[in-house]
Amino acid sequence: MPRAHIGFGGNLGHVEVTLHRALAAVALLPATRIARVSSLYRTAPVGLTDQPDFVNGALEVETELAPEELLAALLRIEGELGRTRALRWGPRTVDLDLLLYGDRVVAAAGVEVPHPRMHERGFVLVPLTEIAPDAVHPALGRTVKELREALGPTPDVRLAGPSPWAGCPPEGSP
Ligand code: PH2
Ligand code: MG
Ligand code: MG
Repeated sequence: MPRAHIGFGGNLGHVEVTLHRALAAVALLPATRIARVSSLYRTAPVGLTDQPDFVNGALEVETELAPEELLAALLRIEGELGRTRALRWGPRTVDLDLLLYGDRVVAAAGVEVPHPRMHERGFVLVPLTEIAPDAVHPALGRTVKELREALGPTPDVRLAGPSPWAGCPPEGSP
C-alpha cells in the first residue's frame, strides 16, 4: 500500500485537543491506516513571527487514496475543525500538510507533492525525522535525515512530550 507522510500543526484554541481530533479523523478515512505518529513539538512561528508558538508533529499513513483524494480529505478535516484562511502563514487551529506521497512527484492545480517548503523547515523535518528518517524526498534525492542534518541546529523546535498517539497502532497490529 502507498505510504504518505503528513505534517500537522496549529496555534489557536485548544491546540492539542484539536490535533488529537484531526488525527482521529485521519484514522477514520477510508482505505487509510495510521502507521506512525511523532512526538509533539513546540515550535517558534516561521514566516509571520508575531503569533503564538505552534505545536507541530508528523504522521505516516498507509493509504489507497490517491494524492489528490488524500489532500482533499485533509482540507475537509481542517475545515471541520474550524480552520479559516485569513492570513497566509497566519495563526490557525489546525494545518494538515501532505509532505510526501511515496516516491510520487505531483505538480498539478492545487496539489504539490513533495510539499514545496518541507526541506527548509525545522518544524517539519524534526518530527518527520523521528518517524521516517530514511524516507527519500523524490525531487531532491535525499533522505529526510539528510535534509534535517543540512538544516543544522534547530533550537526553535523543542520536544513538547510524546504524542497521545505514540505507540498507535501497537507493534504487530494488522
Ligand atoms: N506553518 C506555517 C507558517 N509558519 N510556523 C511553525 N512553527 N509551525 C507551522 O506549522 C507553521 C509555521 C504555514 O503553514
Ligand atoms: Mg503548513
Ligand atoms: Mg497547509
